[in-house]
Amino acid sequence: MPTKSKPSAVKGPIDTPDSTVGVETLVAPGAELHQQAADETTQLTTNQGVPIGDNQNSLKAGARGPVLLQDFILREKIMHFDHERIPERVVHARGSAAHGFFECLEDLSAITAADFLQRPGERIPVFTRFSTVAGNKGSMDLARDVRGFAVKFYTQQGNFDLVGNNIPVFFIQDAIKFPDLIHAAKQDPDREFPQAQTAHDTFWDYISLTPESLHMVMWIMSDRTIPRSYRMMEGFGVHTFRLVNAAGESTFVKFHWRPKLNAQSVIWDEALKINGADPDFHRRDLWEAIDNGDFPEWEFCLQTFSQEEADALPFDVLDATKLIPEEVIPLRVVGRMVLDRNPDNFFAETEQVAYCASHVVPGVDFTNDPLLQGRLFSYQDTQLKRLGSANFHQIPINQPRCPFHNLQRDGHMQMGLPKGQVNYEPSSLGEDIKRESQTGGYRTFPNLETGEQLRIRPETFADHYSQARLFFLSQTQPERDHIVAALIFELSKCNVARVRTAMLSRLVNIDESLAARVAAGLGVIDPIVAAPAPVPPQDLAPSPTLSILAKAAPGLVGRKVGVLVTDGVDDALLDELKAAVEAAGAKLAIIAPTITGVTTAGGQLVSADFRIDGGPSVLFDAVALLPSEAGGAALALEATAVNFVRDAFGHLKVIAYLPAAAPLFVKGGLSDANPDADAGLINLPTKAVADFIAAAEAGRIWAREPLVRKVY
Ligand code: HDE
Repeated sequence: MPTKSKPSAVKGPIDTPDSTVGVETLVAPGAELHQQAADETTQLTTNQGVPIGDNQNSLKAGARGPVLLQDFILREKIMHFDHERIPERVVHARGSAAHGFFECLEDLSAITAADFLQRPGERIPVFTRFSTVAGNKGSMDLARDVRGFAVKFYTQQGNFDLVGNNIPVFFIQDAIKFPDLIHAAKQDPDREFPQAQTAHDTFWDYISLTPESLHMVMWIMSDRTIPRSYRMMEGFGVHTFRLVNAAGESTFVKFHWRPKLNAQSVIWDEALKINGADPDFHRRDLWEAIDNGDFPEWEFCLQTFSQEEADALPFDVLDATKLIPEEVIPLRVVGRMVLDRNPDNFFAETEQVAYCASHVVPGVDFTNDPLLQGRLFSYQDTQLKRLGSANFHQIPINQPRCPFHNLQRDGHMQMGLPKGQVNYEPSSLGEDIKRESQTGGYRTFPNLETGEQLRIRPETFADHYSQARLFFLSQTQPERDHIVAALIFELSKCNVARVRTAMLSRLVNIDESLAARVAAGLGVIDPIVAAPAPVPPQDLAPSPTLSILAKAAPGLVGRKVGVLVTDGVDDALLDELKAAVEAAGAKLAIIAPTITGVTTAGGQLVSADFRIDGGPSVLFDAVALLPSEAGGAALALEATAVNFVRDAFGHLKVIAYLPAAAPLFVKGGLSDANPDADAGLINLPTKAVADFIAAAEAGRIWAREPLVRKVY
């Protein structure tokens, strides 16, 4: 029952936040801040600038009386709150972004007039947003999904938005298919689940009927869709664009981003568990890295080619389901991007940033890729809906950083103050109004276009299997195993048998062994009939650059090591480990039985970063187990500590351990784990901390995988 309060005669203007007159209240620490008198610069005001004397109590007729409609302060505050959300993005709803700079490394005036690619050493600001595609705004970061990689370049000739993905190809060849693809991938319309997953009937039903998507399917079933970090993802403009120089000559281009930390991924079982342990894993990682001054960096690379080179390729460069292997046209590094500042306000910046595929600058132009052409309409239309006004370009994050002025006027939320009588052109009035630029204005490349008006797809788009096969066969063994396992996982979530068998008959055309392995994992024993393939797949030369592992360079930079400790931990060993991890460019996190920390053997109090249940090993790239004798025995009674070790082993991580950790291995069913046969088990008295670092730098222990998971 609520306590009845006495009416008060006098009520001070600034009160403790939760005070109820006449009732004894607990005053929270920090409440004294509310007692300080505010001056004109610090006082709260309404949106009209009226000072607010009481932000905790609404206006009532008597202390226990009804709230009065005339309380304009209450109404304004609640009305604003009611409107605090804008429609989330239909796709790419969940994302994180950061500010940074782009630095030109080469004078590219020979191939493009783009102002930001003329002067080596010159920097311009960028705002980059990474995202998942299918999940809603509150979904988890480690969904198996393509990642968006959208960069807004604030150039001196206007904003260039390179709205790309972390995969260089796409599901479909024509924009008219996009709503169906996304409907099939997102939650079912009747039940609104499953969230952020492609592992369901509708998605695979659509895919089984859309063979052009099979190349992309190989990518999304690969580890590319479970990145270790946004900082460790490649980025791609996907479509073929044009660069156009001052003389009006065109060169075709594909845009690539290459991360300094290399592309890296997690393991599927790990991804599932990270989603529970830290649904914000990627967000937090990006935020913390930038906050710590570990600024992520990417090389900006081009693949440039002529019309003749395009014509000589065994596919059509206007088909977004195809890529050009780097072995065929190498990447040219022409710039770099560094993200060095977190947003000040998520909503104002990350939520309101409006990328548009149609935002290009002089020197960059489109091609006839029919997927790109549809995007040129979609993004502006989306921004109008989401941000609610044709003036969305006036929101600070979207404003060009160069002067912009034209004769567009009015509209919802006009923020500027356009002056003068003349808002039209041509005009003889208004001497200072802006005029067209005869020399520097945007010029579209005058491509010759002829043809009948038809709803048709070119025959050059008809080979759906060759590059899917190229991708699969260019992967290392563990990566192929993961594609097989991912397909088994996803198709096992499909309840409709037709969907599973239809997919198998598509997979045969990619690679017979792939189809057979997936069939074995699904328990299908009937022979698989290949789906008709209008163009039989060709065997293309394998491209090792399509593999993450073939390109991986050893190192721990930007990674995290978790050390599990108890009271009595050896001071010298812990210090040595911390120093070695940091020297390798990684961070050490301490996991302990309580969050307060542990007392070392030497009597020092070491505070913890995580309590065991909040810091499972899935959050770290490598782990060390340094309990005391008594601590090791006690930890073996904690399921979370046992899982810490079992998961680290199952996720193929390098594990350094003291003999005192033996009970954890025993309890985790790992008593036969053999340091002589497993390069990732570092028995510390026999081996040194340096051995642990070297092993962790080399990455996961792939040889262990067949011991912990059935490989079909
Ligand atoms: Fe998008 N896409 N897309 N897309 N896309 C959107 O725009 C669309 C496609 C991509 O961080 C939407 O502002 C169509 C390919 C990214 O804010 C929407 C088609 C690629 C982002 C839209 C595609 C992308 C979006 C939703 C098929 C890689 C997030 C919210 C023709 C090259 C940008 C928004 C951010 C967002 C439409 C296909 C990348 C609905 C119609 C291919 C990175 O306008």
